[in-house]
Formats: sequence, structure tokens, C-alpha cells
Amino acid sequence: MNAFIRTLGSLVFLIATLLCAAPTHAEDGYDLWMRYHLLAPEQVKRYDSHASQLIIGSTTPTQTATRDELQRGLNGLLGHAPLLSNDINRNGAIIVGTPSSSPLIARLKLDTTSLGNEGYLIRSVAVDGHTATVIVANTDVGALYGAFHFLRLLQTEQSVDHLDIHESPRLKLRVLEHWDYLNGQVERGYAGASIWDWWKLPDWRAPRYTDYARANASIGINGTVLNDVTDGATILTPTYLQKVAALADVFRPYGIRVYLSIRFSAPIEIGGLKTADPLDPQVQRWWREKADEIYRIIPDFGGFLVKANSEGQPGPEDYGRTHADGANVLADAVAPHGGIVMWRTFVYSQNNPDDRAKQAYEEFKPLDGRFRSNVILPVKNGPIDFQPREPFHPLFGAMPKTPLMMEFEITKEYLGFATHLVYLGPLYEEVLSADTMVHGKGSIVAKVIDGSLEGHTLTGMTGDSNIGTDRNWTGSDFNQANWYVFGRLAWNPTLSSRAIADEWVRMTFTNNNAFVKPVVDMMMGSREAVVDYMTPLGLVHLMGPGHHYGPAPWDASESRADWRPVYYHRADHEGIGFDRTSTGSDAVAQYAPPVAEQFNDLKQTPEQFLLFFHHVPWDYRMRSGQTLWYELVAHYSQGVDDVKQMRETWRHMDGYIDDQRYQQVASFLAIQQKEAQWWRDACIAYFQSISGLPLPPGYAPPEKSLKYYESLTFPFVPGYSSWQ
Ligand code: GCV
Repeated sequence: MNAFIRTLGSLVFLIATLLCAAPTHAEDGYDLWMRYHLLAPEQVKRYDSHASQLIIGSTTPTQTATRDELQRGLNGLLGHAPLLSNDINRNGAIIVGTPSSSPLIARLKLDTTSLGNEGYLIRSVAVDGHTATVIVANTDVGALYGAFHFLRLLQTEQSVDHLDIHESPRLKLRVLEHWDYLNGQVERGYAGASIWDWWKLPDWRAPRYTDYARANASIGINGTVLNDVTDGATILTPTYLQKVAALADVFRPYGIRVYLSIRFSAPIEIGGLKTADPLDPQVQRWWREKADEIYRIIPDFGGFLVKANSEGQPGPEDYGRTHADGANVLADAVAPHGGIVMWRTFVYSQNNPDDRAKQAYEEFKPLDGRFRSNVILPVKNGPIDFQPREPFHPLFGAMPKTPLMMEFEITKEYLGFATHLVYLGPLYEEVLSADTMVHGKGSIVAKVIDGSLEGHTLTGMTGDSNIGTDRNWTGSDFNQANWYVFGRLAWNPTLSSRAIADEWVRMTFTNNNAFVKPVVDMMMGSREAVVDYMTPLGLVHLMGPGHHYGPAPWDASESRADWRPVYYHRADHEGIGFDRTSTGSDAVAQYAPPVAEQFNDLKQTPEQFLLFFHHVPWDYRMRSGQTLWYELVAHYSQGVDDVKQMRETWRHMDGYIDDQRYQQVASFLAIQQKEAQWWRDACIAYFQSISGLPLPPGYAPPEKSLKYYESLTFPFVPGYSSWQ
């Protein structure tokens, strides 16, 4: 009998394990990484003893949100929610709160001084003779972040015994920037329309807004810019401010502040003034009154984001004033309310014939120290524009008296839009760990933006969002990882992108190591693959004009020279590459001397940046001993081979996850392979027509003629820039 019961027990256990291990029901990706599916029975057993009771307040909206999230998460992961109680009366309680909101926590007398306003600690303790896990912070939002961390431990099947976790964000502003227009379009957005339904706001607050806030809070994002940097001034009108206020209400419990992109000429466009000159007292008053109006209805409004005097946008230079004059008038308007101004450095002018890579530095470096203390300058990761690979931006480390924030592009404008599987973690990590050398070795970009290098307290990172109305939010399941890794690195820019990929895969798909390991490896290699099949060896901006889809290295059709691919690669019969050395545009001089010296020297320049800094003969001998022409072809071919390998890896993943997501990834990888081949063939066909050299032995010729690739047109590319 005993044996029978044992066998029956094992059978039930086996069936339950199989059910958990091999999900068969369709999933559409809506849950993102907050996918609280029932864990395997042995994991449930392991965590049950740590989740018997939940002791948490619910007097504030943030406390309620935290309680709801823990209940939802634990219910999903363990199959039942812990008992909600006011006092501890058994082992395995979870106690959440702040010393001021929870008498139980106050009694523990934990040292929370180092946690600041947003940090938390998670610790295994004994309370009144019972074991418990406490999630403690100085604020409700800190406790919410801690709750998400605790859930992540379970989702990724980590130990929750003997916990002693201290976390606080390294950066103050962790901001998503939406390039969304009021008409519903999203600039460079490949996941459907804007998620802000402006027409129905403020009365209809779609439940999706709350899920958006949950997702952001789960990775520590604490700000959102709702509209595109080239959006008009309408957002500042009373009607739209009511809509903005409604969104701010939804986000507030999750610790998310709302920011707006403003148009510098708003005082003229909606204010009826004749000028937007920042030194004009009427203009200054207009901005002050506008700020007062905003803060009356959104008391925790974050502040303004500005793109000025760049790519046709109005700005202070229209009146002979500087970027600092422009930023300061806005800064003065929001300062009494605790607001900040993010004044973008992505500035270059069509009237300036100098190397585009140099222009932001030249504009801003002389203004160092001339901005108000509530101004921070977003700097794109590289000096051109979010290319698959660029060296770090020379402004990092060059403006010691001014807070700089990192601007990353999460939406894959130049990296295959929604369909290509490109995990951006390695790109972000490469830039954050790049050494500016401004104060000797170890002056890495992460230390510039976390303020530790120059002692700034206003710090931040902003990411140009990839979110839209698609059910899976980002246009593909793997694009969710780019939102995720952005948030995690904004919390701590020294985290490893591999570790982040690992936790994301576990939470988003499965903890099965047979899936996790190969998929994480595939993600980690995916960025190098796209560099290889699009822009290897330091090439940049070979994308089709305007829409940036597909290869067009031959293109010289754009009105502006610095929007043309031929401007960037400068290929001729002798060689290829942009000479930015001291004998060329001298862009290298913008870096600290040891870095400048390295980039200035052909032999010392890392080959991944070779053609960014040097014009190199086709027969130049690379470190491999092969010629540059050979290596160029080899890299393009390697990129395609890598994508083939990614498809092969994914083929072996069939059956580990739900079919719906599996199939979509498989189809998208097929698109990626086709397009990688197109990139390779079109670029090789073109560069061969310039170099006049035969293909190295063993490499297949392009499938079609150069004429064919040049003839392709794409009038309805998604995410097209509406201001061009
Ligand atoms: C918002 C790139 C993109 C533009 C974008 C611009 C910017 O040039 O192509 O769509 O405009 O960057 O960051 O301002």
C-alpha cells in the first residue's frame, strides 16, 4: 500500500513537473518579465516556508500597489498568496515597509541611512521568535522596488535563505523617453502606435498605463518623457496638460514622474509673444507662469526635455544666445518647484561644414559650468547617432563642471527595427565601461554619469523607448530585453549585461538551463553579429536615407552632406574610412590625451573603430595578416553566418517555451537572416565596385547586382521620421 501511494505520489509530482516545465498554452508577451507563472513543485516547496504571511500596510497608493504586486506575484509563482496579517504569528513571514509606516519594522532598528530615498534592504531576520524576511526602505517607493527584487529572486529560482541585500540606485534620474507624437505616431517606433491615447485622456485611463508603470518600477525607472523631442508646443496647452496630469496620477504610486519635451518657440506658438529669446523678460515670465500652471496640477512634475538648434528645431541660437542661456531660462522656471531641465547635446548644424562627430563637443565644451544646477545634459553614447558601434562620446569626461546623463537608444532605429534579434546590453556595457582616461586609468564613462568622477549629485540615464501598442509592447519578445537591460543599467551602470540577460531570460521564458544558457549566449553574440553584417570595422551610417532601413552605402541623395552614407565611409579607389586623425578632421583631439593618442595612431586604434578614425588603403595589413579588403568581406560574411547560427540555436529551443512566442521568434530570425544577407551582399557589391578588387577566395559573390540593390525603394517604412 505504502509503495502504491509512493508511486502515485511520484506520478503526480512528475505530471506537475512536466506541466510546469513545458508550457503549452499560447503567450502573447504582454506580461513581459513580470510573468508570474507557477514554479516547479520543488521550487514551490522551497519558497513556501518563506511566504506564509504577508505583513504590509495599505494606507498609501504605493503601499497598496506593493501589496497587490506581491500578492499577484506570489499567487502566480507559488499557486497561493500568503496570508495577509497585521502581526507575525508563524515562521516564514514577509514584512514590508518603512520604519515610519510599520511598528514591526521600527522595532527591528535596522540601519537604513545608506538607503537614501529609493534604496531598500532585504534581510532574513528573527522577529518575536519567528523567522521572517523583511523588505525595508525609507520610503514606500523604496519598499516597492524591494518587493520587485524579492519576486525576482523567486522568478529566477535563487535562494531566499540568509538574505542580506542592500540596494540603492547609482543614478538619480532613470528616464524613458518616448518619441511619441500627439497624433499617435511614434518616431522610430516599430511596435505599433503610441500607447498614450491622447484622444480619450484624461477621462479614460487605460489599464495598460498601470502595467506600463509596474514594468518600469520593477526595473527602477522613475521618470517618463511622454512626447517626442520634436513634438510641437500643443502639449503645453491647458487641454493637454490635463491629459498629462491624468497619466501622472496613474504613475505616481509607482514612483514615476512625468516630464515633457518642449518646443523652444512655445512662447510664440502658444503664448502669443513675438519672440522666444531666452533673455527677454517677457519670455522668462511666460516660462515661469507656464511652469507654475503645470505644477498646480502636477505637483511632482519632473521637468522639461529639450532638443534645440538641432536638425531644424528652434533654439536660443536663433537669437544669438547660447545653449546655456536657453537651458537656464527653463531651469529658473522649474527650480522653485524642484524641477529639472534635460538639455540635449545632440546638436549639429547644417551650416557647419566641420566633421559632424565634432560638433556637439565644440558647442558644449566651452559652456562647461555655465548651466544652472538643475540642468543636466543628455549625451548620446557616441558622437554620431546610435550606430551599431561607435566610440564613446568625447563629451564624457570633458565637462567636469556640468552634470551629463547617458542617452541610449532602446528602439532599434539603426539596428534592424523590430524584427532583428539584437540584445543591446553589450553595446550599453561597452560604452559604460569605456575609459575616458580624463583622470587617469579607470575614469570610465559609468563614473562620469554616476557623478563619482567629478562629484555631481544630479545624475541620470535616459533611453529612447521602443514601446508601442503591440500586445508584446516592443514589437518582438526579444526587444523587451532592451527595455529591461536599460532599466537595470540605469539603476546600476556597472552591472554585467550577461547577468542581466540571464535574469531576463529566466523571468521571460523559463528557468530551464537547457534553454537559458544557449539563449543568453545567442543574445550576447547578437550585437556583434549586427555590427558585422551592417557596419563592421568602425563604419557607420550606411543605412538607407531618411528611414534608415536596409543598406544604402552608395547613397548621396540627402539634402545634407552629413545625412549621406558616402559622407561617412569615404570609400574611393585607394581605400575607405573617415580620417579623424590630427591630419584629418582632428576629432581625436577631443578625447583625453592618452585616448587621443591611441585613436590617432593607425596601429594602436582598436580594429573595431579603425574606419571611424582612419582612411585606410584596401591592401592595408590587418592584425590577422590579411588585407583590409579581405577582412571587410570576412566580417560581412561572419555576420550572416552568426545569424544562421542564431537560427540553429533557436531551432533547438523548440518545445521549451510556448509555441506562440517560439514561432514568432523563429519567423523573425528568418527575416533577420534574409536581411543580413541583403546587407552583406549590397555592401560588398558596392564596396567592390569602388575598390575594384576581386573577392577573397572562398567567399560567395553577392546574390544580385549592385544595380538591383540600388533600385530598391521603401516608401512605407514604419517609424519614419515625420519631421524630415
Ligand atoms: C527624435 C536621430 C533620429 C531622429 C531623432 C534624432 C534625435 O537622428 O533619426 O529620428 O529625432 O536622432 O535624437 O533627436
